[in-house]
Amino acid sequence: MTFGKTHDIAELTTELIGKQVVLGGWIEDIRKLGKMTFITLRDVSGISQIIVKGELNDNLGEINRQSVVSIKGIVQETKARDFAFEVKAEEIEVLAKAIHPLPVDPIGRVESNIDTRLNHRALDMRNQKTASIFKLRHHVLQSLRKTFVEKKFIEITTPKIIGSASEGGADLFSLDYFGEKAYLAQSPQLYKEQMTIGLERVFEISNFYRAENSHTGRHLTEFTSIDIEAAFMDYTDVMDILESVIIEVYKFVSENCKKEQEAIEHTIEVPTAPFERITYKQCIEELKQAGEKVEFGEDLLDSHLRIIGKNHPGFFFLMDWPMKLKPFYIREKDEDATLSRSFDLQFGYLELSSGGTRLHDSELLKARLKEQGLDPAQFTDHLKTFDWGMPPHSGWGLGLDRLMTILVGIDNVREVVLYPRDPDRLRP
Ligand code: AMO
Repeated sequence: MTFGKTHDIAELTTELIGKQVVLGGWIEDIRKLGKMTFITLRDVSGISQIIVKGELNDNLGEINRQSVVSIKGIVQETKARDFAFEVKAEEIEVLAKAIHPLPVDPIGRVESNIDTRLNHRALDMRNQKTASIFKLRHHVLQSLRKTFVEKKFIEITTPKIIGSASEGGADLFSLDYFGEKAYLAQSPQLYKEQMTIGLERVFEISNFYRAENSHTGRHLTEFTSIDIEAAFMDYTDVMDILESVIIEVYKFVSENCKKEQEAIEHTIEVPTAPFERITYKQCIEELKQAGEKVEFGEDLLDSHLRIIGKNHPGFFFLMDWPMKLKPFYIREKDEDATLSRSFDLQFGYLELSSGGTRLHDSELLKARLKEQGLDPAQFTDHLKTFDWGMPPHSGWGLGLDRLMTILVGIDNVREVVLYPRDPDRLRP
């Protein structure tokens, strides 16, 4: 059995003409034409034409589409329009056969619904549209890390099994931890704040968990969050960072992922900066003008956000929310204590990120916990760190999965997550 290969298909160049290579991949198409067989071979990097002639062709036998093969042969020029080169096969080894009928068509000629594709995700990944989404996701992650490092943020990894809630609220998964009740972290909130004491600027890209029984195209029970926390920064400073992180992601993928954009039939256009910044109060005015019955202090409903999203297409910040609508750790504005130093980043109606300036005084934090019906005793480990020289700090959390839907122009978050978890889906 041949395990290795000398080249990925995309690595075939003019210099290799006349030379022997070993390719490995999957049979996308196979056409027998009497004395010759044409094979279209696909690997992760692209497709190549393989010509089989002579004795090898006579003894070829049955090879199924989508079987995995190793092909040794000589690179040569081709007359075929769709290929730069072809490989004249010398040896063909079937490494594993594909058993037909396959549950989804990886070429995408026969379309399958999303549930069928998710049930057979590994095979779905041989579909170039699906694979391109995940190659784009890989590039997005690369760009995010690059920008954070350039801005002197340090990557951290916080625990996902925790002893008390990080965000408060009811949407926590609980589990038995050797006889003690534990939870799956909803966010890295408390840990990332604590890390500003020693590391000043931190970021994390990890999965977090929400026991929300939501059946929408934008909610998952396990989602990937991009988080930052920065000492000596106010909320407007971290809004600037968020804006440049997003712009850099768009620039990076629009330049580096041309093939992927073609495959998903979507052109990624870099948005214009600066993003508009509108206040919650302004939103209430706009909603009233649109005939909505909504008062200051009320949370904005999905229907409200759709109206606001129409008025402000694309990315925009929605800032200065009422204090009572924000989590316990958010700080008020100096000039009006009913308003918070907080923001959401929206894309139309869709919330992509939220963040703000944090309280960094433990007494104020205790008072806010009580105000929100939370027990400060549950937060002892966190509160004590505030007595060790907690700097003023701000941060945000950005949903990677939601950002991906905007980037690729698909409105279901399940399309951009390998194995999505939602109330109806725990397997595979
Ligand atoms: P929040 O709860 O608003 O804030 O979450 C931040 C962002 O995470 C994404 N998100 C989700 N994505 C998919 N499915 C879900 N169930 C889900 N829940 C949240 C959204 C959202 O905007 N600790 C704060 C952030 C901070 O202040 O630093 C937090 O978790 O895109």
